[in-house]
Amino acid sequence: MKDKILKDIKDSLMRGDRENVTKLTKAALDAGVSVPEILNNGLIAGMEIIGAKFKNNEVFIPEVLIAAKAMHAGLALVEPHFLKCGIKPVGKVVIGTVKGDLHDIGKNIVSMMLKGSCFEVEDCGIDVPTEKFIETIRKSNADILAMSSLLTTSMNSMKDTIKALKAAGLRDKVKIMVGGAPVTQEFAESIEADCYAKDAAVAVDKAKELLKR
Ligand code: B1M
Repeated sequence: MKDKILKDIKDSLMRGDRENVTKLTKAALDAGVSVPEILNNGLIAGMEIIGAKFKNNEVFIPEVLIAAKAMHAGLALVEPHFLKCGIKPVGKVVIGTVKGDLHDIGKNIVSMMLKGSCFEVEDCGIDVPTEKFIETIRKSNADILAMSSLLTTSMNSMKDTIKALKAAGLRDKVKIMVGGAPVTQEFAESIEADCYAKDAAVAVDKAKELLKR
């Protein structure tokens, strides 16, 4: 039953069937399927297949967009299940997808899991210019700046933001975490970020570590 419902979520997401993704995600939650299972074996699994098909020119931008909308519908339903902290935040994170980049699914999952681990999260959204990150860091009392990039062409926006933070005298005020599919540990070191996280679960662990540094 559990495997069937997860497979149906995955298949519906691949078809971009938002209504079915919504119905099935609700059904899975009602049946007690765990949120990580719904995420990893249903929603993310479907999006990974779409990604592979997109790479092989088997599906195109419209299909990917429709699948992304179905993904957002599923994520909206699982998000409240992460938000059960109710205690004082352990730290504050400013998060965003860097300039030139519109991908937000991974960033939203990272944000959701950080909130679920009692971080306060201020989300700057997508295609975030350096100036907006700087202004937000200046106004907030953030401990961590978390930048996401899904494109090799937008990765350098992370470097630009770190340079601009230095120029604004703010670099020492925040720890910087970077992530997203094309980002690597080597890249993070080369741009002098404080850490790289390969996925949302690791991002939470690394954010906790950064607070101790
Ligand atoms: Co785009 N796209 N896309 N796309 N798209 C990719 C990323 C691509 C790899 C597809 C491919 O060719 N195989 C490719 C990038 C190639 C490259 O640069 N290396 C690509 C391209 C080329 C493009 C366009 C240029 C296509 C075009 O127009 N010709 C265009 C660019 C638009 C722009 O941004 N300026 C484009 C557009 C789009 C859509 C709008 C249609 C849509 C985005 C919708 C949306 O996000 N709202 C889209 C999608 C959905 C994808 C794929 C299929 C899926 C991405 C995704 O959501 N994955 C993607 C293929 C792929 O990744 N295999 C692809 C699921 C998500 C859960 O994973 O985002 O990796 P991910 O997040 C993970 C980790 O990376 C990590 O944790 C997350 C969860 O565990 N993580 C972090 C992410 N951010 C983090 C931050 C952290 C820590 C961890 O700390 C700060």
